Amino acid sequence: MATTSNQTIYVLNGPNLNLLGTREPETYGHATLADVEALCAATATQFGLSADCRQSNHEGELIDFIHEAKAKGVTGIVINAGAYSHTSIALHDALVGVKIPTVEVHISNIYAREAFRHHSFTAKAAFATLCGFGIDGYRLAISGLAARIGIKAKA
Ligand code: CA2
Repeated sequence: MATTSNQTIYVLNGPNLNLLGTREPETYGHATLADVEALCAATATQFGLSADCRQSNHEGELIDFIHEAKAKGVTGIVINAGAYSHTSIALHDALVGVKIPTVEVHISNIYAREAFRHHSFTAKAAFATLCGFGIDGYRLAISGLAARIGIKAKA
């Protein structure tokens, strides 16, 4: 199985994020998941990277994406595991197991919300976490990930 690194990053979105832009705009804004994925693709291109964007409402499928990232030798992961961030030791373990530089993103400021959102298992497996920047957090996460792995923006 190939494990050499390539120029792809995985952008993983978890449960209910397919509903972005359709409800709760006061919390998550008006942008859709398609908008998020377009933003990620455009940002990745600026660094000579390619963004492979996936969304799933299923914990096991998200774990499969993380394992696949390792098998394909991707260079980094940006993950918004949605509510699984707060509950999933399995996702934490998958991220720790693959040892791929990971940034966690939350669209909302999870620390300004209910107490049950204040803890993230997946954050412990990430080298950085961004929250509260709206969907711009994905752009910032890719930029930070690129810096972390030593990739500068292309002229
Ligand atoms: O702020 C974030 O990005 C969250 O990861 C979003 C999760 C939430 O459970 C986390 O605590 C914080 C929920 C995503 C739900 O997204 C929806 C979007 C529109 C309508 C309904 C849900």
